[in-house]
Amino acid sequence: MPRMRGAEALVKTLEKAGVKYIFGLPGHGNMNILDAIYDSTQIKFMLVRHEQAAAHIADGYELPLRRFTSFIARVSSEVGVCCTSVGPGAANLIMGIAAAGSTSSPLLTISGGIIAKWTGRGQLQETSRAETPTDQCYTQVLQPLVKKVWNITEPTLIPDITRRALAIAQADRPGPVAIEIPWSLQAEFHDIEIPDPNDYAYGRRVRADAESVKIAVDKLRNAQFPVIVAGNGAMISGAESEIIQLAELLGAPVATSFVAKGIIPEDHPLSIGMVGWLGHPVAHEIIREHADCVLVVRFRFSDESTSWWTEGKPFVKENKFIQIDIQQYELAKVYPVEVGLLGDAKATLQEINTLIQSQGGRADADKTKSAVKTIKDNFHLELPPMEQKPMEPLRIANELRNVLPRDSILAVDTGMHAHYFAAFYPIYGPKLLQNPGGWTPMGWGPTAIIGAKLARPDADCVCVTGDGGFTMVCQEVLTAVEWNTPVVWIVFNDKALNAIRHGQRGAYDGRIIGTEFTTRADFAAMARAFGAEGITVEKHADIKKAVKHALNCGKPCVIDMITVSDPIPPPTAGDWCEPVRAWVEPKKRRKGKEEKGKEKTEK
Ligand SMILES: Cc1ncc(C[n+]2csc(CCOP(=O)(O)OP(=O)(O)O)c2C)c(N)n1
Ligand SMILES: [Mg+2]
Repeated sequence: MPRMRGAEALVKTLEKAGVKYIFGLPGHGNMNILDAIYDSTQIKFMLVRHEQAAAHIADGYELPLRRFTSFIARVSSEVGVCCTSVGPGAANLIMGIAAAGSTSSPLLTISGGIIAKWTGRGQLQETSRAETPTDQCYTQVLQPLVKKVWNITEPTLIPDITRRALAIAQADRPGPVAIEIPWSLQAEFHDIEIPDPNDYAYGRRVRADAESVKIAVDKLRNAQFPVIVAGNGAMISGAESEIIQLAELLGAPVATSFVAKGIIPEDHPLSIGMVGWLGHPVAHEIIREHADCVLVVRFRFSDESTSWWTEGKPFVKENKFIQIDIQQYELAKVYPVEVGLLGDAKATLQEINTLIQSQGGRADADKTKSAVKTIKDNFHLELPPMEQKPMEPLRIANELRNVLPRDSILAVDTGMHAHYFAAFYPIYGPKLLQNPGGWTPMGWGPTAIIGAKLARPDADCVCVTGDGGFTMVCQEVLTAVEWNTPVVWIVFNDKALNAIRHGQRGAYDGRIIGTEFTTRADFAAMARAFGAEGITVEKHADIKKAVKHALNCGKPCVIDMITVSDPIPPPTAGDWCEPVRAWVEPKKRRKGKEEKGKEKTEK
């Protein structure tokens, strides 16, 4: 049996699993791991400026690579891997770990731990304190955030735990896993066998039971107006072609959550846009006014996707749900379902499609298709005037869609600027939108996009972000320069945390506090100081030229967009339960708001 350090056992296992990059930042707690990576010809250590960014970059890297095309899963490079030191370095990862949970990203974090035998004595960077109830503080802090966390106590277990961690990160609903390795154990020599993680890969395309599939097919074929609603899990499962095939067989329109945008190209005749708070009026009209049978595919009915579970925005009691999910407790969690299909989305849709096909499709498919066309044709988006200055986000979104290639990847961040990229920025294919999911941490988009470019160097990778979110992670522009990953950040520079400020204007009678910046940062100059390209744009008419230059300059580029302070809200169809000064039930609140004609706001 080969003799090696614990750190070498870790790196050799990751090599066998196909890992190419480890994102992170060193400290005394992971120096042995870095030293083992030094000898690897396969794995590159990718140095960032802040550990939070390492995790978000790993998210962005992993998403375009997901390709669950085979029925037998492979434990592989599809997992994003991060490595940090002990204590503060590991703690800086927490934001990224929680975000990966929300975006269902398979993420493996490896952090150093304090010297095992002196645990609890108060070592340098030991997270536990004398008076804390446990000496395992870091792993305990992670427990609610990860699918599983290990503290290694025996170096010979490293290969086994690492391969299981990679498998668990990808199983059913993917998510983060974490391993803490005391730095003393990283340096211990043992006889260690490295198994091939792929020998332990297992089939995971679970198909819903045949009886339930048959009932679902009967209901879909006999529906007056069937509609399909897809969530992120449908994308994770790689079910895009099955969804389109089913839509065409049934003549059923397809709506999505924000995260699942692009699972059907949004210019497909049966695409009706996203649902919920920032939903498209067409999707809402069809679901509210016409849909009887609604097939939801790994769609979790979150507050954002249902306007706080409000009747008519878009779902109504006339909608009878058939729900596919890989997790039993998601079935009928919020709304009653007529048929619950427990299984993988792609595999279960294949069963449904085969059965529908063998029964000759749905008789009224063409009738529904033409009804969808009429409703879509009746919707017209009114854009703010081209000559308006400072610029309006809705017009910017429209200009960007016109200039960015169909297959470019767009990452959105959190904030008011992102609202314009929900319903009114069409995405034309799966995995072309990167979205921070329901946890919405500011700074996710600008970092995730660097990972996307690393995974897809051939694609144009663009992030839209706010001045607030960008400044939380803007040091990573340096990282993109150093890695030679030429991404484009489009910063909506409105001198405000506008999503919140806008809420203060509406629901707090204009009592603005803590949401306005006194300085308008010059992000173009900042970018140039970091070795990137920087452009300032003040007129809508200059957007296309600036974006073309940014995409072709061969360097990372920041476009500083000077935007209006009080932008026209996008004409979305949903609602969000804004935190007003006194708690009012959403229903009453909405009525009051409609009477007053107030605008909606964000968290
Ligand atoms: C890390 C983090 N802190 C706070 C929030 C709450 N929050 C949501 S949107 C927002 C404002 C974002 O400002 P900016 O990035 O400038 O975008 P804008 O709304 O101005 O377009 C804030 C503070 C958050 N989502 N994430
Ligand atoms: Mg802002």
